[in-house]
Amino acid sequence: MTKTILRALAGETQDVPPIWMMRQAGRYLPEYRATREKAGDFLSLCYNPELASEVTLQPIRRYGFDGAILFADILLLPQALGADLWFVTGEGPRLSTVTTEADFEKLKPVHAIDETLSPIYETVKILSRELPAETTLIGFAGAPWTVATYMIAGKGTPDQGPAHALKDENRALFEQLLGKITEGTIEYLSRQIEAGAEVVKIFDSWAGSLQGDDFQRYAVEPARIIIEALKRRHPDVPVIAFPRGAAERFKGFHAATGATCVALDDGVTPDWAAEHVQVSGCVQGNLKSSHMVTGGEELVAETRAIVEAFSGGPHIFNLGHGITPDADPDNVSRMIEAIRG
Ligand code: 1CP
Repeated sequence: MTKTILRALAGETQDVPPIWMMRQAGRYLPEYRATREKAGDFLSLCYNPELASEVTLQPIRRYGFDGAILFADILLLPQALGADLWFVTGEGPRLSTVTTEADFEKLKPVHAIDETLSPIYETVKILSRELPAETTLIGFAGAPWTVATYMIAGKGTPDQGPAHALKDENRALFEQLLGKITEGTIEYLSRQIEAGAEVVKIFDSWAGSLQGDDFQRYAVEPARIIIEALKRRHPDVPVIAFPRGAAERFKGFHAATGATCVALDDGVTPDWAAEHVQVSGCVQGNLKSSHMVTGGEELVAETRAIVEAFSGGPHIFNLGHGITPDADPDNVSRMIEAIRG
């Protein structure tokens, strides 16, 4: 097997870890901004297979990352389920909300998602043809809780307040919504795999705000259900789970969900995670993305410290969260050089 990401996911310890970055195709790159301009708005770029595959390939050409992540967004699934979705420049996503039984009833059946999402599968097909032989193609979706927080609030929220409120006030409706997103996610990721995705990642960006039993019920359990269903259909496709903000609950996440790899944010130290998480399987992470803005000696030292801490087991190098638009593209090269030498 020549693909280093697949080797790490198969449990292999490598002298030099494979590398990719969350949000590696994005506004910090001038070539992304140019293609985005050509496409018009962000959603038009997501639904244009030629341009979406082009922006997926840009960071591979520039940096030679070991992995390419499909260019799309976690909010395309709610849109395919019938939510209105638009992006307000400088502010972020807006969606029509689901807070009542009547809103929920208006959503489309899960099997209807392909009508909206087929251009995304086309992007995956183009990429599986055009990527270099050594580059792993990563598909993705949002985790049900994280997707639900946007569907309930109609936008991003600092504390996921509206989703917590619905959970407390109408748990039956909240769980129905999570169940529907879970089913939709299984279908969406299966289609991506059938189109050529070699690995899939589940982004639970807001898992950290689930407290007590809620973490088990709404972060662990939906991930376990999705992974079990995918493994039944596609037993050889590895799954990366990213329960951002899980803190000490990263421990045991492999076993509880069946994830092949657990992606770590920068809220845990590499030494702690090597001892408590990597013992159970492959880990991904976890350089602070602010180093991509500040650079310097600290970027190099932190990068090397992470590689060293995880050198005893399977590891995929990544940031702890997405690279930000104010990052310096040269700092990405410095990070890669610190890893590959
Ligand atoms: O202006 C632009 O060009 C849009 C910025 C942008 C980009 C580049 C958005 C809007 N989404 C994306 C692409 C994207 N989103 C990818 C593509 C592949 C890559 O990583 O290179 C991926 C994997 C995502 C995933 C995503 N979207 C997440 C999960 C990961 C995370 O960052 O926590 C979330 C929460 C979203 C929602 C979303 N989409 C876009 C924004 C600005 C947001 C966050 C909104 C908010 O909470 O306020």
